[in-house]
Amino acid sequence: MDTPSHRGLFVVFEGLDRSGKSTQSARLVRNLKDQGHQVRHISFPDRTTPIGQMINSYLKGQSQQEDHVIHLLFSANRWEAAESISHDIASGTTIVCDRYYYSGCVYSAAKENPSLSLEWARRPEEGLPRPDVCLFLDISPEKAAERGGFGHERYEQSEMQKRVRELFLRLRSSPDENDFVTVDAGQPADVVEKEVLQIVVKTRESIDAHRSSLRSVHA
Ligand code: Z5A
Ligand code: MG
Repeated sequence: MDTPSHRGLFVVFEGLDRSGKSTQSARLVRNLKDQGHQVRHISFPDRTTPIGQMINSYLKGQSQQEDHVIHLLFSANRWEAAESISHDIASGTTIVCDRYYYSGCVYSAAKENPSLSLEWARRPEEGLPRPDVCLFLDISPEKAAERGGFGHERYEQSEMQKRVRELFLRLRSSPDENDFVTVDAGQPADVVEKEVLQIVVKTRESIDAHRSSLRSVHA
């Protein structure tokens, strides 16, 4: 009998502000740990590094950055974690990641700077570790705004959120981003949690099945 793959999964949560990414990524970490998996929970921006501190200051409105510059800082903040993500996955740890390069692309492109298109924004992200699945927590900007804590940081304005959602939908339809799975994030948190776990279990099964079929071809 084939043994399952021992590499970890790379699971990313994406979505509008207040779509529930932090809530659901924490619940997924707990559920996977309860099942006996080794799991690391990360989030971007990682505000703990020197680059992350520059991003934090920008998001809080305490400093200004030119649009391309802040875009590249967000990207650099992912690149500084890239090697440790790849290493952990290869050694069997599942990474659950709260926002990744998809946020990087859509928030920058939503500024409508004529020289910062979605395509331009995607380029510095090329070559980063590729997620096995990107769970897109889909919610309307109106419903998200009803949730707690909205309105404190730079991008938390309704026009911006509408453009961000349109761009997420555009990115999702791109053949290059075929790892997107959409979850209705307007449902109660417990329902979203169950759907998320089912999707992650299915992703693990399809990776193991693919590995088994490759093995039988080469056996
Ligand atoms: N940004 C960027 O521009 N470029 C990049 O490359 C990256 C990010 C990576 C900060 O991100 C900003 O950085 C962000 C994008 C930009 N823009 N803004 N503004 P962040 O991830 O640090 O943002 P945050 O402060 O953590 O907020 P958030 O991530 O937007 O929220 P969330 O994690 O999606 O939601 P939550 O904290 O889990 O839940 C929000 C509230 O809703 C809370 O009170 C929950 O109890 C409640 N909640 C959650 N789920 C539900 C359900 N199902 N029903 C009802 N209520 C719920
Ligand atoms: Mg969050």
